[in-house]
Amino acid sequence: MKLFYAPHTRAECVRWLLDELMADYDVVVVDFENDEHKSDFYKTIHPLGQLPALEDEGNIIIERAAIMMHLVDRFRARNLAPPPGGPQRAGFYQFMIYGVATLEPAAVALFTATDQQKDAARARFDEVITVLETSLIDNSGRSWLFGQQFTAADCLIGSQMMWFFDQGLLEGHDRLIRYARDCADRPAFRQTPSDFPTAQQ
Ligand SMILES: N[C@@H](CCC(=O)N[C@@H](CS)C(=O)NCC(=O)O)C(=O)O
Repeated sequence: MKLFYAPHTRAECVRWLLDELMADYDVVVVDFENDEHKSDFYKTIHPLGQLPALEDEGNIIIERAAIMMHLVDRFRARNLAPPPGGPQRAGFYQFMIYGVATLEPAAVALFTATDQQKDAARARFDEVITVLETSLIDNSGRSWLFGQQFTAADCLIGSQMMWFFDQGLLEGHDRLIRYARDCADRPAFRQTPSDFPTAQQ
């Protein structure tokens, strides 16, 4: 199994999940700063030249939510998703898709808003993020999206919360700031890859 990765990109949450799963995997660092993700070589891996991508038994998977949902099934014994077929599994899919399809576009619209668009973008972001915050608050005392069970949805949404916190988007959302800190304290998150080979090697 091979993860195509660059630090501080959307590949980080997949790297984190692989470490939570204690998976045996290789990392290929793609030099994002020098546009290596747009190289002919890398476009044979990801036709859009984006990170992350995962190679698993010769198959390439793109889109991090899809990669992560695949990984929890691939390493089922590690229990990083609620059991298939049940209501919590449906909630797990819901958070994975909400994260990439609803929350992230609202955040990107806010980062990129012109002065004129700013108020509307902020209102939309707050509306969307309240769904997540309410869900964490409604279950007081619980640490993760699914109570005491840490799941891959926490790797995805937790990474987004750390990103949004760094961008100053979480002001006033205390529960989400606490959640982002709890995620950042996970030993598997703090594990930083240092000796990975680069794509040219
Ligand atoms: N929907 C994709 C988005 C991937 C993505 O946009 N990755 C960024 C890095 S954080 C990237 O590769 N950007 C370069 C580009 O879009 O050309 C996913 O979630 O995997």
